[in-house]
Amino acid sequence: MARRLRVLVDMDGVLADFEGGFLKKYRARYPEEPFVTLDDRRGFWVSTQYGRLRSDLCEKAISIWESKDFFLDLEPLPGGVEAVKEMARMDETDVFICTSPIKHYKHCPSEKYAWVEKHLGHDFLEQVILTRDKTLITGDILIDDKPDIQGVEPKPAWEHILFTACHNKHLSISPSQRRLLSWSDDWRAILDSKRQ
Ligand code: DGP
Repeated sequence: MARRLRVLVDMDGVLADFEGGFLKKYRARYPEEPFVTLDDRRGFWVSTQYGRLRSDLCEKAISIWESKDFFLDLEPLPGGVEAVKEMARMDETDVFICTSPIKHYKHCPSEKYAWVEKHLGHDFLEQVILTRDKTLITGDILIDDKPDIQGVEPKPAWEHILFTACHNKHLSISPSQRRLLSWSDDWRAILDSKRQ
């Protein structure tokens, strides 16, 4: 019998529009301060790029995602919720949302659950994995916009599919690494390529 396929899907930058939500709230809260357009974003860490713009902007950036309702208010990225729902309905397929909460835990972890309940439904809460170390989680693929996913396990079970985001679109990746350009890209073919 064929083994079930296990798909891990990241949340921020893959299902939820972290970058767009950040920029909107940053500009509303700090209208006089310089900002980085989404087109000019480089590197995974938003605070690092803002800190390079001007050192005090690093803390201002952090203040945005540490605020109440930041994670809950994130808009879904186009097609992501629909794709995950479709995956969950596929035969022989298990899908989990695998996301790293920020260490300022007052709002983020509970709002991540609330976001999943709001957009994917109460039953989907069963599929949520919050971890700061994704290398410990087993799966066939991990769809994630972070270019370097590291942790204590040097050989994670999953193949990392790099989800294209404003901060990683200019990166050249090794020929063996695969990208998913958006949820309009052929994610079904990527899943099928891992089925036995
Ligand atoms: P994940 O996408 O699951 O790897 O989680 C990473 C989280 O970190 C996500 O909520 C986005 C957030 N993030 C983006 N830039 C920064 C940053 O500069 N500092 C911190 N602490 N978190 C950031």
